[in-house]
Amino acid sequence: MKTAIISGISGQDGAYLSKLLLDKGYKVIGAERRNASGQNWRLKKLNIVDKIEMDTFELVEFSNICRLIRKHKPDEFYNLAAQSFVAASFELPILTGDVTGLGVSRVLEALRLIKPDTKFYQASSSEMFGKVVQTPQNEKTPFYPRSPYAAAKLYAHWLTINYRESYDMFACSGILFNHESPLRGEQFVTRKITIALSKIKLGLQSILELGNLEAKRDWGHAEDYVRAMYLMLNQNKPDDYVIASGECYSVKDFIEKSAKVLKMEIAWEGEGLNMIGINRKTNKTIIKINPLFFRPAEVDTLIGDASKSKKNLNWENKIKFEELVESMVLSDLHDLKAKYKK
Ligand code: NDP
Ligand code: GDR
Repeated sequence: MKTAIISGISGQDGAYLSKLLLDKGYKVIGAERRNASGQNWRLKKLNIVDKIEMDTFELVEFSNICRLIRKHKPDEFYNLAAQSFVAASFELPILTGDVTGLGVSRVLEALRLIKPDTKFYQASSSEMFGKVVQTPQNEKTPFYPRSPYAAAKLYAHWLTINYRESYDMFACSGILFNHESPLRGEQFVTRKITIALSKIKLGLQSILELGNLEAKRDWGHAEDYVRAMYLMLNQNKPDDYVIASGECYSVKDFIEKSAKVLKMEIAWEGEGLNMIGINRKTNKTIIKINPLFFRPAEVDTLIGDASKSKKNLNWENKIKFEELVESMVLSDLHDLKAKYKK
């Protein structure tokens, strides 16, 4: 039985990856930072909370990471923990650098000193391409980070490569493009939209306020993407891979698709900060722009080329955009109806 430590176990990817590894017969150690709530709602939703051995883990505390590795002697370590919200990284640039960047040095160094044959996965990000210099982006595309988050991830990405080259460690970096699901955090734009539109449909909310509706992303489903993490650590050689759907949609497209699932239609009026979205059926304004949700520097368009992953990992993106949006909207609608007895 292989033992895998998953840091960031309480997050979206931590939940789906745990499920996948448990199904494959792994012993899963869930590395979570100490918090008062201890709720782990995602693990409960997937019905796996009792199958995971939880232990404490804090990316800014080297001694804690060493203790964890010494205790569990993992075969694989998936580092999914991070301050992962790009917008927050402008407010918390130093903390983001410490957690999302330097935190990865702490894990790699602890593994090198205590159990260097552990296979290591680093959760890198398409945000590292930022102000893109080439479209679509692949493993050879130069980087241009546009936020403290992206700069921290880039440091961690190069450090992962450096430990592989310097110490011959099995360290992989997965450059994953945006991936969503019904378990996505509520502050990310997709889930913010699917919750708000479902609430508007049920009469529980009147307005959804957003920032840049023209931003375009390559959106996939987290369930497909965690499979790629497992595949990377189960090859003969460590390497870095782009994981993406190869399709690109705007925030506005995401809103329109979500509305369609709810049998709503949106008419857009005005431009820029004055743009509004009107519910055609009720003639009420339901979407407004709020400058608060704009970022000091934006990533306009991302689209990935995952051909290396398809070829080497035999990885396939199975869940397409429409199915992704539908699954998120229907899940939120169902949960809200149950909560508010609608
Ligand atoms: P989430 O935001 O859902 O989860 C982040 C996890 O990191 C949470 O479990 C959080 O714990 C934990 N964490 C935060 N700070 C610390 C800390 N100081 N010490 C220990 N743990 C900490 O992220 P996702 O599941 O969406 O993403 C997983 C990883 O993949 C992240 O590193 C993210 O940056 C990266 N990524 C995500 C993409 C996506 O589209 N989802 C795309 C590319 C990369 P807590 O619950 O206590 O806050
Ligand atoms: P992103 O995801 O920054 O791509 O990072 P997010 O969903 O936060 O933003 C996507 C795009 O939508 C625009 N946007 C808004 N975003 C949020 N959160 N809230 C709004 O109200 C809003 N209005 C418009 C943003 O400006 C942006 O252009 C995610 C995270 O999971 C990272 O950890 C990961 O590395 C990348 O995806 C790939």
